[in-house]
Amino acid sequence: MASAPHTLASLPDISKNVATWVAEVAALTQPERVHWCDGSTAERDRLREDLVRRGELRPLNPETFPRCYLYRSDPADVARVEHLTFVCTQSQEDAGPNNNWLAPAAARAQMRELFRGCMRGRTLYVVPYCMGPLDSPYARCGVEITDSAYVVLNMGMMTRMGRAALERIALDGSFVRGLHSTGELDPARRFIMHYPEELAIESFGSGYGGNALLGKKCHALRIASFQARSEGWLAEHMLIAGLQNPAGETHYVAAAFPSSCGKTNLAMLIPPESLPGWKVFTIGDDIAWLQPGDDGRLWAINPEAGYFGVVPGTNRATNRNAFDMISHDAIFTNVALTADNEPWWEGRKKHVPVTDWRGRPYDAANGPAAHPNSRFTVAATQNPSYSTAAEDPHGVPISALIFGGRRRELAPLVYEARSWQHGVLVAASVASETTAAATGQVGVVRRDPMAMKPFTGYNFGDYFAHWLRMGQRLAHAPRIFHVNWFRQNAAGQYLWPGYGENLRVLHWMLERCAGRVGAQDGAIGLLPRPQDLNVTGVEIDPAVLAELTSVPASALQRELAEVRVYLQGFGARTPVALYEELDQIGRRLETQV
Ligand code: GTP
Ligand code: SPV
Ligand code: MN
Repeated sequence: MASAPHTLASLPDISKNVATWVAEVAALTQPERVHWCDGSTAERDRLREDLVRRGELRPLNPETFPRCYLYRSDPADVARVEHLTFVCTQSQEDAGPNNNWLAPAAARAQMRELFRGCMRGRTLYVVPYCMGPLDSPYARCGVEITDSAYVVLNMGMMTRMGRAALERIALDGSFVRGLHSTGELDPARRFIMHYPEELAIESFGSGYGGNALLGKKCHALRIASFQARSEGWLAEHMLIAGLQNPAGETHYVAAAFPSSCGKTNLAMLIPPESLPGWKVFTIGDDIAWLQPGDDGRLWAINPEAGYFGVVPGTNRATNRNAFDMISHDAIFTNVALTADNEPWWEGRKKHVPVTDWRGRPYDAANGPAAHPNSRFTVAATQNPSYSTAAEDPHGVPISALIFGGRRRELAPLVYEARSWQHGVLVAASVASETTAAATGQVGVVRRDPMAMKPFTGYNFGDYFAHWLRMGQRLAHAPRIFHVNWFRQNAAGQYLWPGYGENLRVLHWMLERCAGRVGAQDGAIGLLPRPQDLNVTGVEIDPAVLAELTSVPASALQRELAEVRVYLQGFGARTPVALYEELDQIGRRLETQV
């Protein structure tokens, strides 16, 4: 996918484009001053000091958590707001039933009134950023205008931000325009608008994560997925990890799980001692941009440069690397504090909380000490398992694509799709219990195709068709698997130990890719037989393992019926191939029972 040749001569023009837009926005929002971010450490230090002076950022214990800070967001602004997030395409059909929709002109008019004068007395920051390695043909740039210094600090860790990005924008000749203001943080005046046809985003009224760090979900998923469809690639909610087996061979996998369902943990997996010789390398923990290569394989880059990860549950036992990674140079958002001014969260073994995430004296009656969606921000290079392959401009070749969700019942530990087409149905059928990563009820099972329900910037019917087409273009398509680490028994205990032990499941997948291990042909797909999984060194009852690797036929029948109704919701845009796959599973189920 060669890009057009560029010359530096075009640099002043495009910089003028950015400057013209900044001037227009400044005229509307009326900031006291305008600051163009260069991405330097001096700039970062100054922003931090300003925020500390204003009491918005609190330095944590310098001995145990050097250069770490606590940020408390507004208590009513702690997660993504899906009901206030819109995809504004000219035609409502193009946004699809999977998105909230407004006509672009109506959305623009509504946002204009919110933005009018909203930066009076504040600084307007111009944040040029690049998603992906600066020298990658697959990287894409944007400029976020924001009035939040916290957003600037986060974008500085999460993206390649500053002067170099502006230079890349000059070469590219285009950029995504993201306008953000925290406004008054009034939930009634909060909207996150996307205009994929104009490569633009407008976000007002939230300072939190995916609502405000516009490079992440807004650009790298919603806008990028829209672009990827017309340009022939994929923008996905996926981690990317390298797995090196004891023979020294490395294979890369990409895995899509819904928010707060284990991507960061899998991307940073620590092999258990009973699986000696394995190594896991992290390329990315949340987003993958996937391109078909000239060799017929699928190649992936991580567009991000840092992690905005879930804090609760992180400890030395579940993931030592994750704990070490966040014990220096990190921003913590909405965690609790100990008496020693250390950050504290549910799942942290040491110490006790004295102050909760809202800054109140800790009282168990008020709920968890840290907010369930409390987050850390760190640069990816702090990760002990970080791989420099994440800097490779062409990315890494993907051997397996993995989909999964958080399901108490039904979904087995792992199964393999029979073909790419079957795999697309498997991915389109993903369902998962909702989590604290978005506002609303937690623990409700909902359909979340490809873990992209909140993030696809166009009609899911068209998206499924795009996935099918991508498979046809790949002579060596990755195999497709489905996993579930979250199956529970009647007492609500997890049946599978998870975390590092998940490598056993990944091992089976890689052996499948190499044609070295068997499977049983079940109606749902190809399941490991008990002898196919390496469980030496892990305590698991054979009956539990048998349960984990099987699917009750009646439950599967109900699930298939639900999936059919769900797919019908996208009308004529749903590819018929998906119904053919459903029919085939139905027939297999009948002959099997
Ligand atoms: P986002 O950043 O929201 O996209 O989340 P994520 O998909 O990266 O999820 P993450 O790895 O942060 O995990 C979310 C929660 O699930 C944490 O509380 C983890 O401790 C927990 N978790 C992760 N992996 C496993 C697992 O294998 N088993 C169990 N039982 N819990 C897990
Ligand atoms: C998610 O919710 O999937 C996240 C956190 O990764 S946020 O950046 O808020 O989208
Ligand atoms: Mn995510």
